[in-house]
Amino acid sequence: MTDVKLYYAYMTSSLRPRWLLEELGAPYELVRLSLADGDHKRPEYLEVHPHGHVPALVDEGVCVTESAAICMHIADRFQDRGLAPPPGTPARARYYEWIMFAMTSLSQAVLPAYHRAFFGPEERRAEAATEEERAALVTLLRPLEARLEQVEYITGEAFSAADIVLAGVLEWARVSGQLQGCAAATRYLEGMRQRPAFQRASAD
Ligand SMILES: N[C@@H](CCC(=O)N[C@@H](CS)C(=O)NCC(=O)O)C(=O)O
Repeated sequence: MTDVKLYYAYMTSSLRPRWLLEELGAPYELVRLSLADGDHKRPEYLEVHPHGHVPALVDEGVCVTESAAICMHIADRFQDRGLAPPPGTPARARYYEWIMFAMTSLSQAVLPAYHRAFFGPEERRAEAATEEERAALVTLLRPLEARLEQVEYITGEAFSAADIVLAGVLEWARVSGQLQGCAAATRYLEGMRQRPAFQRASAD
């Protein structure tokens, strides 16, 4: 990967591919967009991402959107670095499973309160998560809690792009006060947040 551009905005799902690129120490150009200034809806960016969302990755002329797809693509491009378990193995099955869980069921449960807390009207921001939302998340996270009591990384023994995708969503749950009562997920996320690459990617 020599000619890589990542379109990025602070505190968005574009954290995930930035974090992965930082883990790899891969060279890339970070193109910062300000959602507040509407950079993502300008015609030149709509040519990159027709929905005007971040992130988008342009890798040697090929544009990839969707943060989890970008992470899977990058991990495959750096196959020798071991951030995607080999296809057909039990670890790869877990990799698909938890990435899909993070991007579907978990995101659906976490996003409403997250958006309210950070992007909603000023007067609703303090509300963060309701008791019902928190309780629903505790139930949804039970299998994840059980898994994280057994393993350090979500696919098993090694850190992978699935940890980045999953921790990215758990981080939104944490900052919007939704991870209370989920001890194993909280401990796991703290471990992820301590990683130097996470800290570099999430700083600004
Ligand atoms: N599922 C997509 C979500 C993309 C997305 O909705 N990004 C948000 C930021 S997290 C965005 O660009 N919002 C701007 C808008 O909706 O106008 C992904 O993971 O990449």
